[in-house]
Amino acid sequence: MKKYKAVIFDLDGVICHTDEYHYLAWKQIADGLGVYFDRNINNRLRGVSRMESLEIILEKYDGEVSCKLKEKLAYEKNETYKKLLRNMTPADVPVEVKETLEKMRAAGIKTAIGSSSKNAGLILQKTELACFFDAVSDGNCITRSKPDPEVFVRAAEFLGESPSDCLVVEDAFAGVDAALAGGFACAGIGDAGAYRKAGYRLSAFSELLDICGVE
Ligand code: B16
Ligand code: MG
Repeated sequence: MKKYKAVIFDLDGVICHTDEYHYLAWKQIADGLGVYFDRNINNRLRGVSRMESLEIILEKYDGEVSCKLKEKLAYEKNETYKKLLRNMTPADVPVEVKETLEKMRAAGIKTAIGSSSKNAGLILQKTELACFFDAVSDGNCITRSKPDPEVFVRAAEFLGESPSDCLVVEDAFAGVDAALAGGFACAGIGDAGAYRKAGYRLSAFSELLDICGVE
């Protein structure tokens, strides 16, 4: 019997890498406000919702920002981000990722996306990856973002599986914490590949095949 019936993948930082686009879009907002922002601060935005990301950026802002202005800034960031996403193509997904997904699915393991992003649908469309997943749980399905487990719990529900039968794959510390809080096993990759709480720490995406017992 397979160790896991399903694998739930975070999107940004696991399946594809839109972090640079997030960085460029937030940098434009930060520069407009005269707030210091760099790639280290950008790393703290991994897996965090859009509004929570803005709050992190505003930690360095000296003054009050009204709710209305926050909404406007988040909107403007997203418009810039969506323009940058137009550059994405299927070539932005590593061959190793596609091959691993194909082998897992051929072995009967269900696959889903569990992403904080409200743009997950657009990214899956641009990269032509939608057909690789049985379900998509994203920022549009949830009221609480990672480290709350809601996005993964919804993904498991969509798949008809219980959390204990699912493995979550995450690049963000907040995402690993979310998976564990929901009763999921978790594999960390990228930044989270060094996170001690991750049950499996990956140095390559294809290591998932061994973990899941796929030939
Ligand atoms: P959006 P993930 C997350 O995606 C990103 O890591 C995070 O940086 C971003 O703020 C969040 O999505 C929300 O994205 O503004 O597109 O709704 O890693 O959970 O796939
Ligand atoms: Mg991520």
